[in-house]
Formats: sequence, structure tokens, C-alpha cells
Amino acid sequence: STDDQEFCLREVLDVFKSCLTENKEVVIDNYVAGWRGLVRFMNSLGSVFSFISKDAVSKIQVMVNYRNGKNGEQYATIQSMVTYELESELVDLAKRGSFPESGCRTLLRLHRALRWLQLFLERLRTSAADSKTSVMCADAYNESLAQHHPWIVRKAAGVAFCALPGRATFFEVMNVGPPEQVVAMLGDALPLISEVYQVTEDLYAKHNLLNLP
Ligand code: 1PZ
Repeated sequence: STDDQEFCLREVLDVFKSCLTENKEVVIDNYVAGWRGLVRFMNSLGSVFSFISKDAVSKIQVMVNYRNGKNGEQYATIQSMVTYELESELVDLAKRGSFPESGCRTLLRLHRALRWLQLFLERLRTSAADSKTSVMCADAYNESLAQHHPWIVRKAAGVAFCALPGRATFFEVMNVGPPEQVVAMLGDALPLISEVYQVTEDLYAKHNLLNLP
């Protein structure tokens, strides 16, 4: 869908579904497209979130630049990227050095954020009508991304969470239909997001890349 069309979270989550090939490789173009949609959704929630979306956008851009660069073919899937960057020694493995924006470390940040999304949407899906989105968001964050963020970022994120709209408004902004339909849509989409997450997690674990600086 293009920018002038009405926003619908179902379409965004469908893009993640299209990330996995038959042999369980993660297609970077689709992964990035999914992230673009999420950013658009986040921006529609208000400007408090722009420091978060700016960082996501810059990481998306790093990946797009690799795809458009002379070695773009090597960046077709996360698997091919990992193989290529490791074999060509293009990754800072232990501390930041010559490759501060390797594809591997950049994608790892988005990958960790995907875990937050998975936890948050799962909470949203199973929440009661009077549940607080800010609390669900903070719980999901503390369980995932927060462990990788310094104090100052955690503090700023905490402030932003308080500006989240309530559950009812949040569901409306998703533009999927009545709450029951949102819940059903999330139930369909979450296993697929989880699979993309798990495939990436296993790949990074296998190559010992989960703590890239
Ligand atoms: C809908 C509400 C949105 C809540 C989003 C929850 C995530 C909060 C993250 C706040 C941190 C943003 C500031 C940037 C931090 C960066 O330092 C880190 C590490 O990158 P490095 O410094 O190592 O290059 N960046 C990240 O961890 C990536 C964060 C991406 C967040 C994307 C959220 C997507 C939300 C989708 C909305 C449905």
C-alpha cells in the first residue's frame, strides 16, 4: 500500500508474513517494508514518538542502502547477508571499530525491536477493555529492548509510553474494525511475526551475533 492510502495495521503485519521464503530465509526487502509500515503507524500516534521512529528510519535506510549498493544481491536475505558480511569480515564483533553500521548489527537492532512488538501485541490481544496500553507497552519493553538500552534511553522511552492513547483509541488507529476483529487479526498475525523473529534469532545465535556492539 502507498502513503496516501488509508492506514491499516493488518496490511503491515501481512508484509511480515511475506518475509519468509519456502526454505525459511528472511527476505530483507519485505522485512524493511514491514518496518516502514510500523513506523508509519507509530507516527500516526503522535510526535512524542518521533525520536523512536527517527532511529528506526535511519536503520531502515542503512539496510535499503545496502540493497541498492553494488553488493545488493548479497543482502537479499538475512541469511545471505550474515554469510557475506562474516566471510568478508565486514562486522565489528567485539567492540565498535571500522564497521559501525554493518548490516548485521543494524538489523539486530530492528530484530530486538521486533521482539518488543511481539510481546506488546500479544499483551494487547489478550488485554481486558480497561487495560492500560502504557503499562502493556512498558512491560513488553522492560522484558525485551530495555535490556539493551542505556538509562537515558529507557527514561525517554518511559516518558513516551505515557503518551500512548488508550486501548480503545489504539484499536481504532489500527483501522482493522471492531475490537473483536482486531483481536482476531492479532491472533492470526502474531504466530507469523514470531516465526520471523525466531528464524532470525536462531541464525544470529548460531553465528554468535546476538551481542554485536
Ligand atoms: C507504539 C509505541 C512505540 C513504542 C516503541 C517501543 C520501543 C522504544 C525504543 C526507544 C528507543 C529509541 C531511541 C533509539 C535507541 C537506539 O540507541 C537503539 C540502539 O541502536 P544503536 O544506538 O545501537 O545504533 N535503537 C533501537 O533499539 C531500535 C529501536 C527501534 C524502535 C522501533 C519501534 C517500532 C514501533 C512500532 C510501533 C507499532
